Amino acid sequence: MQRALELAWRGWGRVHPNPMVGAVVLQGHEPVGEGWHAEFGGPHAEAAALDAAAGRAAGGTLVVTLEPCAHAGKQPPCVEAILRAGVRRVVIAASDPNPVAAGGAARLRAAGVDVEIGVLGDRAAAQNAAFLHALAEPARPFVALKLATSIDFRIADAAGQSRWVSGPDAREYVHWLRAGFDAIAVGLGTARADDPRLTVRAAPGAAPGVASSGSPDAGVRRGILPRVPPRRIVFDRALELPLDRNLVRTARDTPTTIVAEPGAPVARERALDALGVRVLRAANAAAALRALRADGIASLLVEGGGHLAGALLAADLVDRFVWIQSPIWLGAHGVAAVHGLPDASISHAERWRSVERRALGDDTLLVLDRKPCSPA
Ligand code: AOF
Ligand code: ZN
Repeated sequence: MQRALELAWRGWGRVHPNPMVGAVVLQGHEPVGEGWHAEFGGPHAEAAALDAAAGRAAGGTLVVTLEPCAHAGKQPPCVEAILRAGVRRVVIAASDPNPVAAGGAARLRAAGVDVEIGVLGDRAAAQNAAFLHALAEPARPFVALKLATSIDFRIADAAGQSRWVSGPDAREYVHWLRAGFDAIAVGLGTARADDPRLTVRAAPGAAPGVASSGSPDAGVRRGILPRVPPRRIVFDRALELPLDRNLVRTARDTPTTIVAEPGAPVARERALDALGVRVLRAANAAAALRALRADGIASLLVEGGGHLAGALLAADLVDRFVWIQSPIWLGAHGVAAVHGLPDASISHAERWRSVERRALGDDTLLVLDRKPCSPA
């Protein structure tokens, strides 16, 4: 299953909003075929692995990270392919809560196949957190907050300089991370001060990371380009973003949306519109996320700054925190990574769950989820 989860990551950036899925066919303990879901709408992982096994699956075991589908969608039902191949045992990490595709395990059991569900289920659920979120909470996107901070949780020094808190390996990781989201968001302060592009650029030359139980190592991450480039979002209440910023200037190449308050100046909206920037209006953070979801954004990566991070955290709207911690101190006047969080007592504060910890060069990656992702 560990191998199947690794294979599944190869679909990152290519298959969402569908799930990443990996599969291995075994004869006894020997792998005879591997497969993964490589492209949205393309062959499912199970079909790819059975193809690779080329007739050697009969009497064997199929290990797969998601319950095989029982429906005919863009692809034929995997349960039929599994039965045709004569597989005797199917080991599944997570059930498929998608009502359209679900029921595969029951169908296999009814046909006499031995089915086991839940092997590394937490890991599979964390891997497909955005897919599971879309089914469980369809009103707003899956929200991941990514911050690269100093040891003392600053995102910039006292002069406001933020380039670069983290090292090259961490920056390469962030480009890979962006590829798997529908949109990347920042607040006005960050858009104005850092003038980011928020595009996916494969940074060459990153050293291979250490072996990890979560996301893939640098060698596997390298060269992944998203099927659809993520849209760029700026949270800018009063439409104050200067028109000469990268996010405005390049809006015709990579779409940019600005989320503003209902009362933001209409003339300003017209000026932005003329440059190809879309404006959405929402009264608060929760309404903004609903508007983005209605506009087709099912997963959102928020990259700061501190005010946007604080507002989303305070409203309980962050599902995952991707923290890159760099080994420098920036001091009391550095820019705080998170602003205005309400106080919480040690006895009552929610504890987040670690889904991944690893080294990225000299930096440390910690991925934390607010709630356990439910495998079904
Ligand atoms: C995938 N890839 O490897 C598996 C999936 O429209 P379709 O035919 O591609 O079906 C998509 C659904 O099939 C998906 O939402 C999930 O419930 C199930 N399994 N999907 O895209 C795969 N095994
Ligand atoms: Zn399928």
